[in-house]
Amino acid sequence: MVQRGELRQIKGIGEALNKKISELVTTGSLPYYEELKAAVPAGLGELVRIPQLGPKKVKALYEKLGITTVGELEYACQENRLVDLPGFGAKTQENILQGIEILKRYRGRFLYGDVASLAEEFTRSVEKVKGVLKASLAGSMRRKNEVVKDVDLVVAVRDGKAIGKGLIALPQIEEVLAQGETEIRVRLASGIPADLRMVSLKEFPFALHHLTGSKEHNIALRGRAKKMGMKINEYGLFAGKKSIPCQGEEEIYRALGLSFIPPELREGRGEVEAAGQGGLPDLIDAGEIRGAFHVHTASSDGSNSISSLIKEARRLGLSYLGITDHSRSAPYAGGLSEEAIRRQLKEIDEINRTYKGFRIFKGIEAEILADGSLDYSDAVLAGFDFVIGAIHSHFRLGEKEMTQRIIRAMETRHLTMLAHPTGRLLLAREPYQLDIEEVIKAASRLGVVLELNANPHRLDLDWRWLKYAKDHGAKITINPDAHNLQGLQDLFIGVGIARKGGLESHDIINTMELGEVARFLTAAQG
Ligand code: DGT
Ligand code: CA
Repeated sequence: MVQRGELRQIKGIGEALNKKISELVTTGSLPYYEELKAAVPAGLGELVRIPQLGPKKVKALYEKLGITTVGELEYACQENRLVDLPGFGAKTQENILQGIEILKRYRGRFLYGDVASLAEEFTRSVEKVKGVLKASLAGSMRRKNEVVKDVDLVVAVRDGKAIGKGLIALPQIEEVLAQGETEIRVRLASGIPADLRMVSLKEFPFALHHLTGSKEHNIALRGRAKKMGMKINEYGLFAGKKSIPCQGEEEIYRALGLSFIPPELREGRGEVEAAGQGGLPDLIDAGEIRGAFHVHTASSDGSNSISSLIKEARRLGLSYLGITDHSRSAPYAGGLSEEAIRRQLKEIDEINRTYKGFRIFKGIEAEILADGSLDYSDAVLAGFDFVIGAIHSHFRLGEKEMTQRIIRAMETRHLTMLAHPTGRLLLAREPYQLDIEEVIKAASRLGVVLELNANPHRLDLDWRWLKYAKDHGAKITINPDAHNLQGLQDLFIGVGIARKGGLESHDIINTMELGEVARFLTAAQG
């Protein structure tokens, strides 16, 4: 818009803003902004990240109490300095203290989705360093945890000393934190630390297994080995003095009488016992995903047209998409008026006529209002193939009220799926208060599909609840909640989380073929 000189057509953009934005876009920098930034203490940026604290409150804290860091604020709260401060009070002070606790817990942790491709790329680069025989991710990254502390890498080498130089010269490395003969600790470009452990080829499977963890899984496995008169550690598997050679992890598990336990399941939640009884689930694979629901277009807050989304979906091997823009009570997200809905439904009918073997399902992400009713009348909702219910407001109800609100929404005839059931934002916002067991049971009873929202910030329903959902007969849908083409690929992060939750293909509705899923939606809406 800057290039076309159209910026001023946007309501609220006057000459001053137009000039500054144009300067930023055309020159890549804006001295005015740099001056402003320099005039504000850097720590205030972190203060704004405390849940409960917006820019206005941070400004007041800075001007009235001279607070510029989280530590100063925590101290001030403990000294009750906020109690009599205008605009604050005892309750706010308590909320801020809780917010600081949350922030402290989140520090030094990274979203899997923010670091996964960098970690993969780094591993591939390490593999190419002269003297490296093979390399693999380990730790929480390999287990596909939603949040990770660092990247663990196991590297099989011919001669540990000889390759250090080659490794630390890799372009993804920002800083070398520590360098020993068998271990190197670095910081990668996105700020995440990476630990490289160099081992011999013979030790590789054992080191990989040990460093993949989790700690709880390792403890369970060591217990089993001990019962069988064996010993396992990061260097090998031993029966008395005799070392049992293993080519890979499969052989380690086999030697312990177990089927292979996929890394995603290694959380010490009963997987070792299950593997011993042949009771491991047949986990869903990325290749089994046939389509995706919960996709936004440029009609609400997405970036793309339906046809470009179709093109990308086909490239990913999908054969259907469920389009769900926001509903009218979400004006901040471009919620659709009834008129806009009519237009979109017509557009989709026309698009569907032009494609063979690909289909767009007509959906909406309908706001669940405070009383549990859905945006739009029954008549409007009946025009969709499916309806996703979502909460984006009134987060602070009590547990009972929130649970009832959600169940009431599920009881309305039209709700097909419940979006991001707990509303959490990883490393940023705690789930709202709700009785998740009641919600899962109600979903199962009412035939409402629970969303596993695959956006890396959400990954909600949490994987720890997926088995409960499965055991109670609730169906899951892995939804990308995509707002652009790239966002469709979050589906595959969702698959990793579904695997952690022990889900199989038949637990997940978007593994159904086109015809089958169409029948499923018709039955659910009927
Ligand atoms: P993170 O880094 O917090 O996201 O999670 P992990 O699981 O990657 O933890 P990390 O990096 O501290 O350690 C990597 C693996 O090494 C861990 O999953 C299991 C193993 N490990 C580390 N410390 C211990 C320990 O004290 N006992 C046992 N059995 N294993 C350990
Ligand atoms: Ca780790």
